[in-house]
Amino acid sequence: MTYDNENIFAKILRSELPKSKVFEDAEILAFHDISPQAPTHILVIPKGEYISFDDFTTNASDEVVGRFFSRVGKIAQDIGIAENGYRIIANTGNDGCQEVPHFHIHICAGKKLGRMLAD
Ligand code: DGP
Repeated sequence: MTYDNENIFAKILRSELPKSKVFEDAEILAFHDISPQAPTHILVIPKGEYISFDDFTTNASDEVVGRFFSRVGKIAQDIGIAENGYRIIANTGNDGCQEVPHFHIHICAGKKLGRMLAD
């Protein structure tokens, strides 16, 4: 599977689609999910072209992967959700119900999130 440059998050990274930005640096972008499933629902994406969590952890360096997850944790602290808690999700591939083929982490918070898996 090759990376699709026309996926929604690639367009957001190129500023061809709008976003509500939470955080950005040289390597990552965090923005609000367009269809929030919790009072706080943020997406964090690497700027590199990785299709999925599997692609990212296979093909990005350990340093890039490590920095990415450090920043996910830092974002959670900075927006004030770490104390009450939150959930991170990486839907991956077909059975994981991944819709957008650019690796992303969901950060969901702001209420008791209930069971881990629905259905
Ligand atoms: P997933 O199923 O894990 O691939 O989640 C994709 C998420 O992306 C889903 O929660 C909705 C969100 N999303 C889709 N299109 C857009 C968009 O144009 N802007 C933003 N901010 N989020 C989007």
